[in-house]
Amino acid sequence: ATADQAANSANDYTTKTGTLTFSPGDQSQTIVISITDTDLVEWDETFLVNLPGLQTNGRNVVLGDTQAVITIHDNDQAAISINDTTINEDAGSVS
Ligand SMILES: [Ca+2]
Ligand SMILES: [Ca+2]
Ligand SMILES: [Ca+2]
Repeated sequence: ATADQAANSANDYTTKTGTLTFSPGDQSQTIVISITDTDLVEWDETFLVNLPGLQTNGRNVVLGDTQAVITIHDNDQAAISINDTTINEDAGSVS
């Protein structure tokens, strides 16, 4: 199951929950989570993927790291600029 941190499932990624089933011989499984490419300038943000439980059916299984931290690297950039202007000398001020 995914869990929000600074990244949240409303804006940054799509919540995922489910069950992974390992058959004899399986050594890894893949969890696919959709990431949202926002147009917002943000910090890099993280969310978690947790393995909340293990059902071993009597087999000898060791549960290792049960939490992954996913960091979403922001790809948006802020731009700040200032424009040239022309002003009459009797205008008093310019902005
Ligand atoms: Ca965000
Ligand atoms: Ca973006
Ligand atoms: Ca962004």
